[in-house]
Amino acid sequence: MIIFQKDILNCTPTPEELTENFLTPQSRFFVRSHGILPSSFTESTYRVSVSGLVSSEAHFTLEELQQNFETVEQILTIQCAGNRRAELNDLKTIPEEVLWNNAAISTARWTGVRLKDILVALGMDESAKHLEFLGADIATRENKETPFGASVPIEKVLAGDVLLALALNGEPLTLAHGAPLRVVIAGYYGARSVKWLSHIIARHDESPNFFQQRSYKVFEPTVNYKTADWSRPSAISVMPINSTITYVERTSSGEVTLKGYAIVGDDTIQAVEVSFDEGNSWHNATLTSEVIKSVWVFWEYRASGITQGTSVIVRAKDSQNRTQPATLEEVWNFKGYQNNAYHRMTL
Ligand SMILES: Nc1nc2c(c(=O)[nH]1)N[C@H]1C(S)=C(S)[C@@H](COP(=O)(O)O)O[C@H]1N2
Ligand SMILES: [Mo]
Repeated sequence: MIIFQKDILNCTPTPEELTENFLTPQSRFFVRSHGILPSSFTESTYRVSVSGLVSSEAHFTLEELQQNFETVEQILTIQCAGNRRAELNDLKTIPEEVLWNNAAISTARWTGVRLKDILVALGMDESAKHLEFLGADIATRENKETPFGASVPIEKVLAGDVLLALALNGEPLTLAHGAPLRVVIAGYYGARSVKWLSHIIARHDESPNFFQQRSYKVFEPTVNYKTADWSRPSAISVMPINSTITYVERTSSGEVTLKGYAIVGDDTIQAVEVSFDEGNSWHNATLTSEVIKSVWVFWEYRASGITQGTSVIVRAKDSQNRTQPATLEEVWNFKGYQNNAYHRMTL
């Protein structure tokens, strides 16, 4: 793994390794953390509490969750909102953030229970509009200690898109990935998929947690730390369409093989296109994996007669014909989130 930070563990596989497996092995699944990893939990005494605007509050052991609710399996991709931040930083410095490459994204088959089923069983107040999640880890922000937290709108939960996961690719979660229980949300950026889940709270409003209110918001390119009005932008949620190159091979005779992934949170990828002439002409890449909503798709393109030093650009399209912004300039923001500009590489 490439270690971006060690004391507070942040790491990715190499981009080449990332797209070797459609389902990322847990040992290669990127890790994003904001605090020191909590010490491991004793599974028999671990409990997650459900409180707030519910008819009856409850605490569940892992065994109770598995016994009382249907076990579901779902393939889902987790992408960090800071994925591809390094490219933005190359354009204009982004201080004090992890300068992720394009491998802060991974996909797994998750096993768990649906949060919807739990809330239906407990009975929810009609005035509940958001579900807040708190993790057991502590981060330090603006000189204060805060647990990592987030929230999602109730509609997302009722759609069955929020999973409480116990296993990844059939293995129990490792501590780095949130053992023994974490949230996984279909189609949203990773920041809402709270690890080491300790509390679920049904609320009228969004989570007041630092990571929901004072982080993970996208400002215009002209805004900076000093001028940011955090109450203005909405919290990052659905992943916009994105695609990148993870593998490049060029033989001395000019045969080129390109590979990568594409993803969109609320749709499916229809096409991935590459250009060798600054976007004047585009060529369809081959989609080499299953196409599943909210899950990455792999693509590959082979060409010949490509000279060294050629600049290659990739972009994706979804079923609504949406595509990516063309330039880094238009997506740059001082926190370096949500970079989904056309990905460019020089061969
Ligand atoms: N408790 C807790 N949950 C968390 C985080 C965290 O720091 N603490 N990081 C979030 C972010 S920003 C991302 S991108 C994903 C990453 O999940 P992974 O480390 O399993 O890849 O976890 C999310 N859940
Ligand atoms: Mo993230």
